[in-house]
Amino acid sequence: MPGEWIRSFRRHFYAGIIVLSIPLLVSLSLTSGYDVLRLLTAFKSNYYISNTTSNVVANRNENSRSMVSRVVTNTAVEHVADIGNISAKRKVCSASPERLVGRLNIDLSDNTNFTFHKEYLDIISGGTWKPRDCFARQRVAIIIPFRDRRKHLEQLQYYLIPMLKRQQLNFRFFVVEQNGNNTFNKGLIMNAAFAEVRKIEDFDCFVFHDVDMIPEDDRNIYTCTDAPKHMSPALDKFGYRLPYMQLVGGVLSMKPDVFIAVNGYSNLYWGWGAEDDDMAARIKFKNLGIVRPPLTTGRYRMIKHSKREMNPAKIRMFLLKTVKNRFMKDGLNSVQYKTVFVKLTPLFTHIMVDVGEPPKDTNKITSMMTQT
Ligand code: UD2
Ligand code: MN
Repeated sequence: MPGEWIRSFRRHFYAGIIVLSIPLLVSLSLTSGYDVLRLLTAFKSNYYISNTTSNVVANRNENSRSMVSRVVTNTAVEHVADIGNISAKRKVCSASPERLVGRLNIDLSDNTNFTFHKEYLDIISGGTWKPRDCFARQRVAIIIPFRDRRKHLEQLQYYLIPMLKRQQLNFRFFVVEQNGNNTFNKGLIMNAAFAEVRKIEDFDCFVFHDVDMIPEDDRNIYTCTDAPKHMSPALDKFGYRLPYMQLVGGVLSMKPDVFIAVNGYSNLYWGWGAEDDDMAARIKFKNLGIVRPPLTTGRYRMIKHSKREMNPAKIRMFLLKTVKNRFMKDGLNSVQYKTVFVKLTPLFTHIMVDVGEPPKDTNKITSMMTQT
């Protein structure tokens, strides 16, 4: 009887639907449940989301991944609360970590694929990492001034990320790019970087790192000392000798309060040259002294690159002669820039800044200087 046949078909059909939808429902509830948890975790563990221009900035405290599971068991509160106890439970990482290998075998030829390294797998989006089995000695922000040097960046992170992990540091990479094609101003970029990074997270140490400086020895520990530390005294380009005592170019680390004390870098060096010598003068005028690793471990290979548009010598010399009267008015406290975006990428936090353009006539700088 056709009626009966349709009824039994309907029965089987509906039974089938029900059976099939159960796993679907289960997985749906699980995922939406997880998202709710993540949001909860976000707010519970100072994990804040704020909008800058059109991009989302996430600030992540340590171990957020494990935080998620802990929230479920309420250990998050304990975890947040026991930050104090952590040092008791987890020892502070050693000042000379056992995994260091010393001299590195640097190969910058195209035989190496610099776009991936197995040590990248547990790097958290935004370029953050921290040791799990001990408490990092310092939270270090690696600040890279950047424009049109993508390959150099890949080569640098290929050697530096595994090295910082062996040094058991809590680090985060910030690539700070100058927007547009105007003359490059490294000093201004460094000041903008410092100001922007401080809005995102607290760090014990800032390492201002040229993108083309590849460290050759992992015993050169990327931490800050009380005085500014010039981490790159021995460069292949200069025969692994320090060309002059005031050199602080290449890789320079500073505690945040020291960077503020010298009022950061000058904003007035448009084009290549001397913003680093100006910094050395600021350090001198603040009686801070410069610390350096030994030439045996403070070794770097600089990737060959073309020379940049020079800042006119007249200007450079004039600015260097006037540092003393100018540096507390020209620097971090007077930097002007616009943040175009802040983006989390797998291996670094990308900050694009618009620094405007250099003053049209260079006489403006000299005339400005004569007034101060
Ligand atoms: C020397 C200094 C450098 C800086 C410069 C003078 C050393 C080892 N380095 O570097 O710290 O003081 O003189 O300005 O003493 N950059 C870009 N894209 C550009 C231009 C510059 O990304 O188009 C960034 C990049 O991180 C680079 C850094 O700025 O490493 C310094 O510029 P450079 O490498 O062209 O200058 P260099 O090697 O003479
Ligand atoms: Mn260079």
